[in-house]
Amino acid sequence: MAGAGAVVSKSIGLEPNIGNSNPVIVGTDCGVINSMGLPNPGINEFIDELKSLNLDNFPLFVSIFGYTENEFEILAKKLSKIPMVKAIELNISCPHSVISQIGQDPEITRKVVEAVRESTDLPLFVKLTPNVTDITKIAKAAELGGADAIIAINTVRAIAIDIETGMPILSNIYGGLSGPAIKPIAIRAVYDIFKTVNIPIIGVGGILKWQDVIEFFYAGASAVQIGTGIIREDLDIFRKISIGLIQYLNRKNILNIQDLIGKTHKLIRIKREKK
Ligand code: RRO
Repeated sequence: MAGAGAVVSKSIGLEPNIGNSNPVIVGTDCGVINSMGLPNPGINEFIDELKSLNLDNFPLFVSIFGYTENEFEILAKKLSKIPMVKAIELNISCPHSVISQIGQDPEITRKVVEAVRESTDLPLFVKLTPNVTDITKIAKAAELGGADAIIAINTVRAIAIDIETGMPILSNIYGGLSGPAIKPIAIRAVYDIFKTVNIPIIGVGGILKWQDVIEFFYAGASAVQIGTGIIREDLDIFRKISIGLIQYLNRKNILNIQDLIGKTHKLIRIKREKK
C-alpha cells in the first residue's frame, strides 16, 4: 500500500528458528550491521500464516534458505502450491551463516539452483553475496542452473567493536553491513554481472533515494530491493522514490525507465568507438 511493486519475505527455512541472541543489530556512521541469524517461523507455520491472510493476488516473493539441495527443493515445492507466492528468492548468501558457502562456490550454486529449478515453475531469483573474489562467476553459475534473475547484493561481512570493553558488539561477532556504505559495492557488482549474464538483475544495497535507483538502472538493474532504507526513512520511501523517478524521466524525456537498464555500458562502448 506504500507503493512498492512487491514484497520479499524474510528468509524461511524448514524448521522454526529463534535466531541469534541480542544484540543482533548495530548502527554505524554509514549503515547497519545485523546478525539476526535467520530467525523465522519455519515453512509450515509460515504457509499457515499466508493461507490465513486470504490475499491470493498479493505480489509476494518468498526468500528461502536451506543447508542442502534437498532442503531447498522441499521449501520450493511447498511454496509452489500457495497462490499468494509469485516468485522464489534463493538466499545462498547470508554472510554470517554456513549457507554463504553455497553462494561462494560456483559449482554448488549451479547444483542448488538446478535442483530448485526442477522443483518449481515459479520465477526463481538468486541472491548473491559480495563476499567473494569474483561475483560474476557465481552469477553465471546461477544462470546456468536455470535462475530467472540475479539479485545483487546481500550484506557485506563486517564487525563492530565496543571501545569501552574491547568486545564485539554483536553476540555473533560477525554481521552483515547494509545501507549507504555498500551502495558503490552493489553498483560495481550489478555493473559486472550485467556484462556476464543474459537474465535480469535486481539491484540492492544502500538505496535511500530515487537517485540511487537511477544509478542501479544505469549499471544494469531492471528492478531494485529496499531494506535498510525502510529503517532509515519509513514506508514513505517507496512513494518518494516513485515520484522522484517520474520527475527525472520527464525532465530527461525518457519514455520508459527500461531504456536506462545498462545504459552506462552502451555509453562507454560509444565513447570507445569514437576514439
Ligand atoms: O538473518 C540474517 O541474519 C541475515 C540474512 Br538471512 C541475510 O541474508 N543477510 C543478512 O545480512 N542477515
